[in-house]
Amino acid sequence: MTSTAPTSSAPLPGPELPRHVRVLVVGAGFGGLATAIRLQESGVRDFLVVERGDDVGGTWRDNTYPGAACDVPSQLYSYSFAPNPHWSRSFSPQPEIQRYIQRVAEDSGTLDRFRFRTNVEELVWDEAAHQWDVHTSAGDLTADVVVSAAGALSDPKDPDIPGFDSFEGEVFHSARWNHGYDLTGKRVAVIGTGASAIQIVPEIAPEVARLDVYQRTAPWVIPRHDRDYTGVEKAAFRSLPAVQKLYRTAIYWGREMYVPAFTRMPSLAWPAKQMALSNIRRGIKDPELRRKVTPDYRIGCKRILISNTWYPALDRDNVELVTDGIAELTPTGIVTKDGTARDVDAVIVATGFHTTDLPIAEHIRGRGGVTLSDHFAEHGMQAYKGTTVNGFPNLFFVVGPNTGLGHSSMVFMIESQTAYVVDAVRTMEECGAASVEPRAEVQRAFVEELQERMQRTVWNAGGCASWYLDSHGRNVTLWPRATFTFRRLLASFDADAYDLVPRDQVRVRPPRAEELEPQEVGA
Ligand code: N01
Repeated sequence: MTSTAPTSSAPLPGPELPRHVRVLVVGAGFGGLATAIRLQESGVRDFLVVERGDDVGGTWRDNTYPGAACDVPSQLYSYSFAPNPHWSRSFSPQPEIQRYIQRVAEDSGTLDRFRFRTNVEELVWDEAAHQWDVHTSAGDLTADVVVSAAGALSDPKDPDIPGFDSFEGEVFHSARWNHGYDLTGKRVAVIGTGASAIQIVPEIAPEVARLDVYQRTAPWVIPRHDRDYTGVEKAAFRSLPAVQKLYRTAIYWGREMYVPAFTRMPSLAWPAKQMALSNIRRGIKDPELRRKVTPDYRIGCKRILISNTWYPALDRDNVELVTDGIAELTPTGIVTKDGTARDVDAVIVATGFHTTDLPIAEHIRGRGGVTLSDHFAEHGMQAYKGTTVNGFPNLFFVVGPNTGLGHSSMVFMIESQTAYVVDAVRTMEECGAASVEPRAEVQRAFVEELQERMQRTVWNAGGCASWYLDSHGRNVTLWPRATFTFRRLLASFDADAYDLVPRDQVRVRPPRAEELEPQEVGA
């Protein structure tokens, strides 16, 4: 097992948790921070953000592997309300993105309502009081509304390989990089050839003695048009915000033009396929290696990766691309299905994340005590507008089911969802609603229409397996339409799609003994 906890779970010293909050936000990545900022702006002061790690940043705090950088230009992969004129290059490296999130958090004036190293252990819907009982590693509280911004790429997934735990050398997941382990001169194996691996391999290949890269399925990789911003551009971003806005808008619409190629007309991706094939020819001389890295499924079916250095790294003398399939790990290395044993000092697991089972779902109990994971097991991972789930009142997801993107910025989706959540909280206040819950038939119709669209997409029909699909082949992760359509659908809270319970119909629960002050219990 490689570690799944991002940091120590011991609570940081700080103010105690309040007994009750109006809104509890889980997670302090891009989603949780945006929710906090938008709540504050809308006048909701009574909120708390709990985060199991010890800093903001979420996936950008955790993924510190060599070469970590974003595939979406930061002019777009940033908050619309917090432009950053200081980006150094078009595709920002991880440390720059993490510093950006930290700075936005500091400038927002919301950090006093964040509690770090506070792990949510259980969320239980109290049907009488119409609120959530929240159990955390730092204590218990209640909340009227819970916003889960726990992320889709937050829990690393170890590969299910026989003997995985028997390996006696160094082993760690790409999202839990062991910076204390020096790879220089070591024999190293990397398992996986996804977005993380293709950034790691070119960085570490020159340092290590030998590198075995275990590929199960070849990815499509197109060139990365990355460059430093010039002094003139940076000066313009600093002094003329409209210029930066123009860049952002141009990148947004440029990316949005790819949507039909993914969702309706895969033939439109022909130029991307030609770019990827010439990337292979440019990067690799050996015909056999070229054959091994050429995918046999439609481009776009899995996430399209971008790199200029991946193929040249595979072509190095000290790197071997192993495609025979892993049979087992032994105490000293990896044995492939053809019987070849390759001993190594370290194994780097770049096998992705739990994306189709949403790990926090196990810890959420809705109406009737049903866990969200059992609910998803029965109905598939699904939500109304990717945000709310029938049976789980007053629970909102930011980056929920079917809100992921293969082509553009998740921050755009996050901002769409936070606007919806904040409007829901405002509407509840205005209508005097104690709880809101999407009606089952409305959710069903939404999901059926979405899944119907999904059938035509390259993700479902492109002839590959991917982390977008659950074990039944349903795409439960991606949004199959334009992002501006998502923005429009979530522009305001559609109360008519929900069952609202008025506050005056709610029985007030008497306080429990442990919630009373000592004098109130006669001590
Ligand atoms: O994970 P992945 P990731 N034996 O799931 C292989 C975002 N991201 O961490 O394709 C052998 O994509 C698996 O093989 P296969 C981005 O959204 C963004 O790389 O399933 N191999 C695959 O090759 C991305 O999509 C950025 O056959 C096994 C790899 O492991 C998401 O994070 C950077 C295996 C997993 O690839 C996840 O990316 C990094 C096994 N048992 C990440 N199990 C940027 O923006 C799995 N694999 C740049």
